[in-house]
Amino acid sequence: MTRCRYLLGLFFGTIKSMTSSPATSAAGALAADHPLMDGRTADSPLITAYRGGKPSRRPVWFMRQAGRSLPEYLKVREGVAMLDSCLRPELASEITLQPVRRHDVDAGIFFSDIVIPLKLAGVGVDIVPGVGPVLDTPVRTAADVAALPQLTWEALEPIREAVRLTVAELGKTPLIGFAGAPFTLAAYMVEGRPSRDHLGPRTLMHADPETWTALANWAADASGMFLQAQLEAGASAAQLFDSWAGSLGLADYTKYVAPASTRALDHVRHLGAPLIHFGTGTSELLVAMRDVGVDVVGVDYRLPLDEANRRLGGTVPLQGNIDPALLPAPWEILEAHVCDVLAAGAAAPGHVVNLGHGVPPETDPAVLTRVVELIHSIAPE
Ligand code: 1CP
Repeated sequence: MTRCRYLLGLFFGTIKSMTSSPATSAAGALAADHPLMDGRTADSPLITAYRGGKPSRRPVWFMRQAGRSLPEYLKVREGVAMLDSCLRPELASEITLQPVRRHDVDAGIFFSDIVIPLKLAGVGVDIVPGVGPVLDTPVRTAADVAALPQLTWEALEPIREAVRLTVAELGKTPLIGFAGAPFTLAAYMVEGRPSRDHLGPRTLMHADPETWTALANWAADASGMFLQAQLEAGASAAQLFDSWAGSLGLADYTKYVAPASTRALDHVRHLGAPLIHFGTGTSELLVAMRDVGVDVVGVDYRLPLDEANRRLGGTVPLQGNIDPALLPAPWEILEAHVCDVLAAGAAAPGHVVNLGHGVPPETDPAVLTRVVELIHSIAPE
């Protein structure tokens, strides 16, 4: 701890205090009793930092904080298939709340999955343990895309119900909603299952751009509706996960992918909640990912936050980027790394601490709790 304060002291000595901006949103369509509108979450450390203001403590949450690292998760999931657990509102809500209770993190991340909008639209998809999302039939041709069923607003009711139950329990702690970005969703749809290099969607965008655009737009609208359901039901921010965008070069990303990600977010911009965009292996795409129109950029563990901030010209708050590989390392090593992340993040106009990707399932949850305590023990600048 002493070491951390020392390191931060050195770093912060040169940094001017950040200006805070009022936490107001454009006249949005969120209801007056929404947590972001009725005084519960607008001044929370998370939302304040996302809006570039000065939070009362350093906000931290972890991608995949709910899930297999928690014994209480494994217990309630016994005998329940992954996608079924997402569609039982009481269960999804309980799983969302578990890490908030245990770790004192500054946000809940809604327990669901990026393929839930597909499932609710009627696409045959399952999450196979040890594999990930698998589709009954891959989507590869113009006819396949034309045959995709449309997601309806009614089908999203279990999502809205789970969010309502969750925010009723969370009080002043904000809930973050999320969705998969069109490229990452389409990667599963074209391949039919997880893949390493995402060759199928990358071939399709060049070989048959029309079919690609129709597929990306379908995915954008499904994800956009999924985000809208979560935000309107009570989430105070939303993160678009383009986990696999790092397999694209900048030219392909800009031409074939960014417009669809913009389209997904167009469903919710008018609501005025902070929007975060995250991908892995996306160090070369950060500016383009910001430019789809988001308030915050999530950075993976590969790029120090001060360098990410330099690339973005100091324009947006950042989220990240403790390396998940260091979670099992001896505490002194992990502590020094967390301190480095805080110091580098201070360069940005706002910093929400997170991992550089999800919590690995074998993580000792006590380590996560200790990391949260460390971060909260260091006063914000
Ligand atoms: O049975 C289980 O426990 C299955 C593991 C699991 C879990 C806990 C899957 C299957 N999905 C989830 C929940 C989940 N998925 C959350 C919930 C909340 C939290 O963060 O605490 C979130 C945000 C997601 C999002 C998600 N699903 C992403 C984007 C985030 C990321 O990690 O990059 C992706 C790529 C998926 C697809 C997916 N679902 C599940 C797995 C194992 C995968 C990845 C498969 C692959 O390697 O391609």
